[in-house]
Amino acid sequence: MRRVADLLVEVLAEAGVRRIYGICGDSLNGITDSIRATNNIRWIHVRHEETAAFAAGAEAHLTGTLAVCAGSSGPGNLHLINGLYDCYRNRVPVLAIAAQIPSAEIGSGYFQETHPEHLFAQCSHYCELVSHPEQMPRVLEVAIQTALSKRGVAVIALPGDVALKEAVDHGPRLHFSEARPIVCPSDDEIDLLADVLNRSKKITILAGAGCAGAHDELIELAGKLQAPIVHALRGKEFIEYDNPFDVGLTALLGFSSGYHAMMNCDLLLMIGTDFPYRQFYPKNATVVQIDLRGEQLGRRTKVDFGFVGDTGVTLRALMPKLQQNQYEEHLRQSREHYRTARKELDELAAPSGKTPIHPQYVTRVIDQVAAEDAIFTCDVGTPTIWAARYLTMNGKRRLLGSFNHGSMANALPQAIGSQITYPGRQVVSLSGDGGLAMLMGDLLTLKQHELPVKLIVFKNDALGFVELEMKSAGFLEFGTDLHNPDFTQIAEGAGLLGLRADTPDQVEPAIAQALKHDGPALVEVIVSRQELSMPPSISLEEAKGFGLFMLKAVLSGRGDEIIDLARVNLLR
Ligand SMILES: Cc1cc2nc3c(=O)[nH]c(=O)nc-3n(C[C@H](O)[C@H](O)[C@H](O)COP(=O)(O)OP(=O)(O)OC[C@H]3O[C@@H](n4cnc5c(N)ncnc54)[C@H](O)[C@@H]3O)c2cc1C
Ligand SMILES: Cc1ncc(C[n+]2csc(CCOP(=O)(O)OP(=O)(O)O)c2C)c(N)n1
Repeated sequence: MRRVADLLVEVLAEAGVRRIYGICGDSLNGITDSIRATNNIRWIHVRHEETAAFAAGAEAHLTGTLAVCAGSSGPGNLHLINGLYDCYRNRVPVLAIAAQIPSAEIGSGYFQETHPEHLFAQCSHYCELVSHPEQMPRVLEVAIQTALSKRGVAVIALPGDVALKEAVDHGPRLHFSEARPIVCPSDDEIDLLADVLNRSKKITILAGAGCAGAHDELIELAGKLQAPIVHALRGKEFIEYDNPFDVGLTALLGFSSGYHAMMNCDLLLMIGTDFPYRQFYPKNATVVQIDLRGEQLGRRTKVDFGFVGDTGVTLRALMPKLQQNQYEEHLRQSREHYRTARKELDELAAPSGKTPIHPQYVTRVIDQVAAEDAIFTCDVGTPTIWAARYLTMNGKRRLLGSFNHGSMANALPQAIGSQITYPGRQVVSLSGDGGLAMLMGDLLTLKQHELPVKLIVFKNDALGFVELEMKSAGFLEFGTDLHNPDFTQIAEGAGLLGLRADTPDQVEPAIAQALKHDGPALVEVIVSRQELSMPPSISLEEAKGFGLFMLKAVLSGRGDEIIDLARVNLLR
């Protein structure tokens, strides 16, 4: 007999799905049994369903194609939710199979009963319960189409008994190839856009992840407009490299040059970005925004001219209508400013014989020794800061984080998904000690699936980023201490190579050895707890929001009134 679960697996295989991340159990057993019986789809057993969702998100981010995760009823699919939020907010196509309790029990408060349609409502574009075999494969295919076309999450809730019923339909109904619509503003709108740009002198471009695949067009545009390019963090991997117009990021992790290029322009041209921090947008500039999605226009700042279009398509239509901007001063100043800002940040990453080790230096070493096409993941917390500032992109390297959702513990699971998707590439996780501990069970996944992921753990014995937040808001630090184990021993116990760097001279050899190791490895680096990661510039108005501690540190640059900060920052 051909079961609904068999049909589900066949439809997924037809849609190009090669693996499903998850944890099996009761209501999911019919589906895992069908996976067992097929050669087309692998079951990737992880140790926490949140890992499954993050890993699927990483796969979808890297490939742009559908990735799938699964959880058993109740707690199993509840565990998926945080990872799915991340996928949803990153706009990557992920399907979640949320197994459900027996259909006859729904509504009785049965063992493990939840209502997935409610639970997943906020983190999905589509979530439907399959109660009859007749709904399959149509509901599944609608879910797949929705995840792909909305670029987000779709969920099907499937009761275990329905999965085991005889299928009514006998195969996939849809055989679509990947849709590639051309989205461009109308001719009139392109004329208007050209006119607005041709009339402006001091133009700054704020570019984001929506510029992926349009690097050449973006650089040509910046040349024509004599415009510095500030990138938003999710755009870093697509924009920063081979870019003579790059002036860095803005906002708290940013560079003063990025901040000033935005604040000092007459016209801000936002392209493919949803950069969220309102206080870092200019107040008086004309703002022009181009985005694939109309609903994104004006979401973050007031917009004077909004255009719906794909970046590459729109810029190609626009270029012939643009005149060469003759005003060079804004670009020249911004680049000069960038050189100085970059130099200052680079100095903080310079090797020093002193302990504790500066995390900037660790990241610089990772950057230097990692492969040309390495995939990096970075935990939310200070590893995001160091990755943003010290990892160099080149068009082949990739950078994943939980940048929009901002969840801790993302780096290990995203590394798992990356390594499974690209077994031959080097995958390096920049992990916080808090972040690693949160989903540490999935260290075991590295060994179980023989994934040669390299984890660099920034061990500062603290929830360091939160300490910075507390200080800057004038709170006393509380609840941020981490009484950590020796992570190298934990790694060894889990079957990984475990290495440790206590002093700066041990950093490079340990990381290099880990990268060469033919299997998973963890390097624990003892880093300083208090490192400045300051806003690029601070106005009086912003300063009001900062506590005295942070303010002094910011304004003096090295914070000499504060003993600990002084020790790590002055005595370099
Ligand atoms: C601890 C922490 C600190 C952070 N600090 C900073 C910081 O200081 N600075 C910073 O920049 N970020 C920072 N971030 C990240 C920040 O929260 C956002 O995730 C990031 O700025 C968004 O980048 P983006 O605009 O490139 O991407 P997204 O938010 O993903 O926006 C992409 C936009 O492009 C559009 N798009 C997609 N495809 C196309 C296409 N083909 N054509 C046109 N448009 C398209 C989408 O509709 C969307 O509007 C931080 C994150 C964390 C976790
Ligand atoms: C799931 C989750 N819980 C809490 C937070 C709040 N938070 C943001 S960063 C952070 C600290 C991260 O600590 P760690 O991983 O040790 O990195 P560090 O900042 O110390 O380098 C916390 C608690 C969060 N973003 N996500």
